[in-house]
Amino acid sequence: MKTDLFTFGEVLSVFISSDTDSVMSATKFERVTAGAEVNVAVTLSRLGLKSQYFSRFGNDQLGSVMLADIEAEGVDVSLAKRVDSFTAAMVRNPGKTAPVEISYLRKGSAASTIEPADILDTYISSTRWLHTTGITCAISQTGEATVKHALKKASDLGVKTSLDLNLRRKLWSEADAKKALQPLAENIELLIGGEDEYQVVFGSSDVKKVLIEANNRGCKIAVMTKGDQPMRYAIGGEYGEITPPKVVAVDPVGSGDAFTGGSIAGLLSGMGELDALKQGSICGALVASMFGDWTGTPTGSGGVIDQVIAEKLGSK
Ligand code: KDG
Repeated sequence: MKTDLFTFGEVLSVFISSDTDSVMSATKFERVTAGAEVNVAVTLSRLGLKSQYFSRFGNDQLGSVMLADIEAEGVDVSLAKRVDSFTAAMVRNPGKTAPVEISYLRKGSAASTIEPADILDTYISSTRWLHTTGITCAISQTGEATVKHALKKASDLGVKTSLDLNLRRKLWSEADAKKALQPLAENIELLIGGEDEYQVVFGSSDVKKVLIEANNRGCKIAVMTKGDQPMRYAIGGEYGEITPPKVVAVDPVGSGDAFTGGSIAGLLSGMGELDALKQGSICGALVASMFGDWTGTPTGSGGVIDQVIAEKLGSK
């Protein structure tokens, strides 16, 4: 089967406190399935493309329900492995009145045992795009080796790639992140990160300079996102900014992944780079306007967002 996107990583059951805005005082929690890479896979699927997601899941109830959730979104999870460990979780508050605070239950999880041999060459040769993130590098050394292996294989096979730096300071130090991610942030079609993430990996807070440097390192489209603020990009040495559509943001978690997914889908549909990034910014804004990592993800076909949704946001 030819896929539009292949991605892998760790997916989490996210328990969001629902009766108070603090995990400490809450007695009720809502569970949703989320994870940086799977969020991107779901975005492409909602936009009418074929995405395939790989992970190792535990032989437990959370593993089963999360696989079902992802499958229900039309993402192919047939390659997933079930292993003798637990499936990871995250606990957080909704962030309505207090800043979002998260706790992970993931060290030693099923997904952290992921290894290069899990990613067969055929998974990459049969896709149009490989997406990876820094989170998989942070969860374990074998996770980092797997990302490295997959990106190298994609480069050998001429498959386009994206890397979201996605620094998770609760998982590793900035020094370790820089050591692992700097060599990976090369020859990538679409490199994404926040201002602080580029600063850690590229060692400078000069926005224009780091984005152009990313281009010089072979990252064709380098994007620096900043929530609802204008995103900065450099494409082939040309710097520019895009202002995302205005929405009432209730939950920004997952909006960066929707941006990434919307941009990749646009590029795969044949859009020009700027139109693809604009589509990404619509997807990101819509996800920020609802609770959950993919609740607000828009629908579309052939990788293009439904016209009426884009028009509602005044973006077309
Ligand atoms: O990008 C959103 C993700 O950060 C969230 O869903 C959880 O993948 C996650 C992580 O590892 O923090």
